[in-house]
Amino acid sequence: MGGERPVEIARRLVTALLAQEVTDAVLSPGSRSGPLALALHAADEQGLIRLHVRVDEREAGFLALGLAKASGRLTPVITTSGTAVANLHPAMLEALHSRVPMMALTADRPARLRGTGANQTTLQPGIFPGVPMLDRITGLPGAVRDGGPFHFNIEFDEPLVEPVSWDFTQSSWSIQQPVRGQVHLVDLGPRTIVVAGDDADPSVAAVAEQAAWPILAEPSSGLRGASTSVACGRIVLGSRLIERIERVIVTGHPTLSRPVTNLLTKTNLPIVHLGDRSTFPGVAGANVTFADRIGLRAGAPDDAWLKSWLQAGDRIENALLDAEQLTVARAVWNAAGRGLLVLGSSNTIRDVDLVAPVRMPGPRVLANRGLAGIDGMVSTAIGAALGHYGRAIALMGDLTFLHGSNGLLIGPIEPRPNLTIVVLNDDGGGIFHTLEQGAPEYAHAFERVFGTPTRTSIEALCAAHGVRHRLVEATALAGHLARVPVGIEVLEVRVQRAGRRALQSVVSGLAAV
Ligand SMILES: Cc1ncc(C[n+]2csc(CCOP(=O)(O)OP(=O)(O)O)c2C)c(N)n1
Ligand SMILES: [Mg+2]
Repeated sequence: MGGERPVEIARRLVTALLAQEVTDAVLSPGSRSGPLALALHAADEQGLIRLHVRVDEREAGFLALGLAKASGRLTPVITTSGTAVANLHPAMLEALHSRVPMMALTADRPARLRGTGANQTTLQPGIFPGVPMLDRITGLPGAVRDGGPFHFNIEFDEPLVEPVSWDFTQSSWSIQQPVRGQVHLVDLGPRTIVVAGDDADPSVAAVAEQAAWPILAEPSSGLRGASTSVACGRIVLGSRLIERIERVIVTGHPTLSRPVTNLLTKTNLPIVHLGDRSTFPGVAGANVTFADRIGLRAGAPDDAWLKSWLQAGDRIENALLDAEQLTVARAVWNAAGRGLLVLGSSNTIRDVDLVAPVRMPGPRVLANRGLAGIDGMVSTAIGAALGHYGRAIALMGDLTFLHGSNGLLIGPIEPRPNLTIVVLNDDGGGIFHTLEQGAPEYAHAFERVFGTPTRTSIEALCAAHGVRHRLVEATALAGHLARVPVGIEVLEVRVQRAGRRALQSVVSGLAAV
């Protein structure tokens, strides 16, 4: 690109993005990225791309992540040089660990200025370790085909902007063929369970049905509705059934429960992981086989094996029907219908895991399980809702909401989805009550270093951003959720953290019965 004028680089780049079926781009303002801003604005005016402008790059990154997750399309996020780039790091890490197709497109000063005191100049190439770098525009189709995120750092010399005319209407899309891997054939014989984590392979549902394999499907696996899916799967795993397992098939990225993680660290059990070492949830021993897809050899399915798992799960599901702490999760799941449900980390996704019905159609569930951060959830949810179009609900804890509340910093003419954000406000980190640090021995230090109450007014915060807010009782939530908002709406439900540890022990106890 040496010597090429910035506006011409921007023209080639936007043309190349359109050829990759890019439909949305996120932009944060700056001077160095000016040529890209004007080119994308023109493409937006010409109806070829939807541009989303965000002042805060950290939120811009998560917005792109949400858009890319929901649409499955490459989503670029464009920043100026300097600390602006570093603010993309959390979203890029999440994208790396959950293989989301997003592109950090970062404007840079010419390389000759690095190592000098030139304004807003730092070492941008390689700033996201582990994320592949693209070094030329023609490499774009290859990077998209590889999947996952990548970083394109472009040096722009002056003149940054010039009054050129942009016409992208001649750009054409090239349809990408999905890459299908090798099928790994297995015998039906051993008593097998399927562990389906985040973003699991949907084709496993049919294989499991044919083989009568129970599936322990996390909410964001996409396999909850499969005909062999076990209710409260992670709790059933705490029962004696675990001792009878002879083989495990793992698909997606399971992260929600320690019993599952412990199962996958066993070295005396054959495990087939549909993925590679980088997606296996732990250190893979010699007992782990890696495969792209799974298929069956001949054999007779063991219906009794499946039945014992399904019955155990149904019994636990029934026992939890009256659990008051789960009212919010239940209302949210029901209201989401066949729409989109975005779940924050911490208790909310685990609550949904306990109440979400199995073996019937449900919403499409998205969650940031690559690194399970509580950051960026508001923007992730907004991006996912923008990429999904239909009914969209997000559920998250108060700290998760507050951590990412700058996601509500949206200009008045930017596209907004119709999205209900339900905040389960227990004033602090409720999950820690259920972990080791919630034990009575640490009670004196708990509130300050784990509980971390904030007393922040979510209502005032929403008001500052001009976002509708309503404080609702848990029991009245279902009624409020029946109404689809125009734009973004926050429903805050206040609950107590106190009962969390007790609920946890009730739930674990159910497996033993
Ligand atoms: C970015 C980030 N920082 C810290 C954590 C550790 N962490 C996990 S859950 C949690 C508390 C979450 O609180 P809240 O969102 O209110 O949910 P609750 O546990 O109360 O349901 C924290 C701090 C994390 N996962 N991600
Ligand atoms: Mg909380």
